[in-house]
Amino acid sequence: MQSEPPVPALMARRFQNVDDVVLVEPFRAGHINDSYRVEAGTPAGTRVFLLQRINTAIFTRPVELMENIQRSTAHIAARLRAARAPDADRKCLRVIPARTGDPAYRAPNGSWWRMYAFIENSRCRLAADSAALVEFAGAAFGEFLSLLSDLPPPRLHEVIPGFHDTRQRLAALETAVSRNVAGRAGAVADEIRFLRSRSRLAGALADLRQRGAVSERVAHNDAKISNVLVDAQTGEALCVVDLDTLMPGLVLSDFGDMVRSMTCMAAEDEPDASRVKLRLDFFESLARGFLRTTRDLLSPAERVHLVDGGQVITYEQAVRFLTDYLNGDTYYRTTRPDQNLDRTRTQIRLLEELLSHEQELRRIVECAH
Ligand code: GN1
Ligand code: MG
Repeated sequence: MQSEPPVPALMARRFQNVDDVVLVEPFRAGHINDSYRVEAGTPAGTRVFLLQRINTAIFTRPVELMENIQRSTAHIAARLRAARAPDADRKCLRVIPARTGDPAYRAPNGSWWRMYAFIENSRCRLAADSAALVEFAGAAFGEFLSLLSDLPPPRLHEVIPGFHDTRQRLAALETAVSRNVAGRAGAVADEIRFLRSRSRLAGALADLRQRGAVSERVAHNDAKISNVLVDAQTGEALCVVDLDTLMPGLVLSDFGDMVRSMTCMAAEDEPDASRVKLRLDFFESLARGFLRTTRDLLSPAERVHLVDGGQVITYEQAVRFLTDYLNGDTYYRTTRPDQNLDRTRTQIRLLEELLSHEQELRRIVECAH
């Protein structure tokens, strides 16, 4: 394997207390930013960090992004301390400031870097593999939202405006279909037809919001299974990570991402979509875990519409993956051909399952406590 250029090691030294860098290795995390695990000497001894180069093609306002993260993590850490939560250091990301004192570092070539303390002895799962994991993860996201529910003003920055505007996402798909830059539209006619036939879903959450049935809160906006670290020994959820899309949003979108990523065992990019099977037992565990930690948070209307969140976000994600496939894979990182098509198909298959089992899912939420 080709070795990494030394740039990340140089960047790590731009952060407070990093004296010398012992080891830098690429770290697999997410589809967007580049991540590295760094071991470095500090005045307190060798420490491990997660260094990330922020993808500024997508996150065009890194200063605002980091201000959101800085304020939110400080708030969560203070609340955990006040509650004397055990193991509090491993339950919230901690931003390491740059030597300048800023929460991120802008390199002379214009690239943006940030660093977190690495959460040791933790793992992330790319797919749900047990009802117990799903319950832990649902509870962890619920607790995360609860801890942020009293974040003092000002309102967080909208890091990516219209991020969960599903109608706008569908419009972007239509543009991609008509431009057809990668020449793939003919081959995905079935997928396009399916998503058009379900276009009602694109307005569902926006309508609820417009009617005043649900309102804005601080939301994670990428509440998928791989964004919860679990303890390597106990398998219990430890820490919610990937705070890049933390901004005003809907709790229904977050629960929707949990449904999307935790109610079937197949990976998001499983090439055989027939392996995508809705696990009602996983959904029940998810609802139980999430409702346990959001009892005081959710309004009756939010609770009633949790199942809608699952449908809409799964739909939106299918639309986004297919758009990227049609655009020639320019947004999501891919490691093999047709990965975005496989991703599209798993989401479509799961959506079909969520729609055909809608009544059972609603009953599970009604009965969960
Ligand atoms: C992207 O980079 P990552 O894996 O955290 C995306 C999410 C999608 C997700 C699908 C900024 O997140 O919206 O739901 O992929 N993030 C952005 O796995 O677009
Ligand atoms: Mg993300």
